[in-house]
Amino acid sequence: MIFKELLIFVTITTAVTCARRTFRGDQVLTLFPTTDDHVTLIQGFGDEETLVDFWSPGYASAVKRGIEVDVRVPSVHLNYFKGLVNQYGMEYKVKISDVQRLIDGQHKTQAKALSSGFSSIVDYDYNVYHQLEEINDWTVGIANAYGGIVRRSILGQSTEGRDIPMLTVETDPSNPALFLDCGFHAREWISPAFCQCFTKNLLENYGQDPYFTNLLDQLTFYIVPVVNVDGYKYSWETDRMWRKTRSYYAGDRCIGTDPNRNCDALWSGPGSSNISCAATYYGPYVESEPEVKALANFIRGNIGKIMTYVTVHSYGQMIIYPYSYTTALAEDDATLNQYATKSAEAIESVSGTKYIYGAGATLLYEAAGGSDDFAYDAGVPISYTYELRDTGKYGFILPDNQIEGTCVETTAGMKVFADAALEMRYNN
Ligand code: 0X9
Ligand code: ZN
Repeated sequence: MIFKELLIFVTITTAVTCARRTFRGDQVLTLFPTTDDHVTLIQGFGDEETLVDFWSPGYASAVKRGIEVDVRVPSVHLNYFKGLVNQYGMEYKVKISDVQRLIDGQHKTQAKALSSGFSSIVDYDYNVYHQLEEINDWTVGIANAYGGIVRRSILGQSTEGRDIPMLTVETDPSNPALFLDCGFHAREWISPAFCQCFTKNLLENYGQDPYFTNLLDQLTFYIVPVVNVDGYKYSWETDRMWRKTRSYYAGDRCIGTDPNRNCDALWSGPGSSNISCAATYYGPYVESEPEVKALANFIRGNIGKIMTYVTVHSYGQMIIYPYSYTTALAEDDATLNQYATKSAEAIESVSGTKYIYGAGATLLYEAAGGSDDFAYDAGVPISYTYELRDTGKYGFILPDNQIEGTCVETTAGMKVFADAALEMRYNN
């Protein structure tokens, strides 16, 4: 009864807040559900972020016995929440004791990066998180600096009318390609940071390092640093914890569709929600999100050329391959597993960072409408989702001093997928 009233209260208060959201005193707790009652309790919190925000796994119904569950609990509900958890005899530990303090720490280095700006592309600081406008300027700067092999184009426009820039790194138009995208989910800031620094690694090494020179001579890269441009901007300016797009559909209660539930891959199936307020809302119809539509159209238009698709998320240190919309194995399960194994090994050999890997529905959870499954079913033979660092110590608020390490190890992992693209070319 009290629980129900609290939910109503929270729903109303969250609906009327609008200025920059703060997370003062919010904690991220790791819960250890060991009984069915524990699972029922956690799942009862629902997917609407009324009482808790699911960080890992990404939504309530994916919670099972024996897994660790990371949730952000707003400060106002902490006592109530912990009391409930204690009452059920469930173990928990505090992972982040004040979410806002972590965010503030990040803003200090960001302010420094912004005030210094960058006058030339050689000054660009890859070791801080950048705002959307800076990333846009960076795409222009990169295309100018490496005009011979880089082309900047616009993949499409977002709901709010922003351009979605894409970089094509190509030495020969007849080459096969690897498509890499970042920034599907707004709050996963390490993702766009990785796409930028990976691009830099490719370009700076071309003509210098024999591996990259040989690679770029044979393989085209399509790189989209931020797919969900509206959401990313919103996560900087208004709500650091924003995940979804910024679209609104008449009759819905909330703004935002999960772009990784909106793709044509058993759309509206398991692990996705028809409730607009849910973190995993699949949207009013398949590819309703212009960002998703633009990406899907590009992939469909380049089947036969794109040999590998990689989409970069955080967090969890995982390499996920199809399928997530079903527990059935993909036809190329053995091949997908083999490259994932090699990619994880490459990452670990560079930095010791451990990645786990597997088909999405078994490794993580069932979740329909994802871009990895879409690309695979559309005819891209190799398709992966990276969940970058970490495993929850900082979660989505990964400090910027980890960007470089993440970039170095993930670049090593990406080499395996690039090699895979070339091997596919010979097989197809
Ligand atoms: O749930 C997701 O969309 C991804 N995890 S995240 O925490 N970054 O939100 C995992 C995506 C795995 N692939 C599919 N579900 N298709
Ligand atoms: Zn994500």
